[in-house]
Amino acid sequence: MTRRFRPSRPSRRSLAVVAGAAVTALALTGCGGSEDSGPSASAKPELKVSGAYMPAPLSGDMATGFFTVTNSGGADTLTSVSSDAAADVTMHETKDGAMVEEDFFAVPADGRLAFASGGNHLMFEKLDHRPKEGDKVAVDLHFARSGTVEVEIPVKSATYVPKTGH
Ligand SMILES: [Cu+2]
Repeated sequence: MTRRFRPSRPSRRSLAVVAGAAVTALALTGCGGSEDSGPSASAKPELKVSGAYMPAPLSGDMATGFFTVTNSGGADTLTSVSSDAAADVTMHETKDGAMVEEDFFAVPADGRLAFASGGNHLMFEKLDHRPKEGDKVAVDLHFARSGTVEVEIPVKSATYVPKTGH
């Protein structure tokens, strides 16, 4: 068994293990101790919904809704929206002035997803009753990774324009 006495050199296998451990340590540092040990793109999403409002519909059983999702973590996806107040809630994008229904909207890592007048919007159809200024409409935003986020959307005047800036 002379082989046993060869000068000891790390095998390819043990080198690979060492390299893997180094990558994991770097990723953990980058994620600030998140339970996900992958690269930052797979870090846990940290979502916050702000600026939600619904302009009071003047007639009919339809309304639109707006809000902004701010994400300080990894990427997520808004997959659907539902509400007890309406039989149908769909997500629309505005392309060249025309509305297009979308099945999902990406929420980028460390980024935001905006639903704003003239752009992306929620479309409520077959509303239970016509929401009036001062009402609140409870809505569930369903995200692929964060699960369901409940939002109370305040109903504003029909001509309400949110303040911009910081
Ligand atoms: Cu629409």
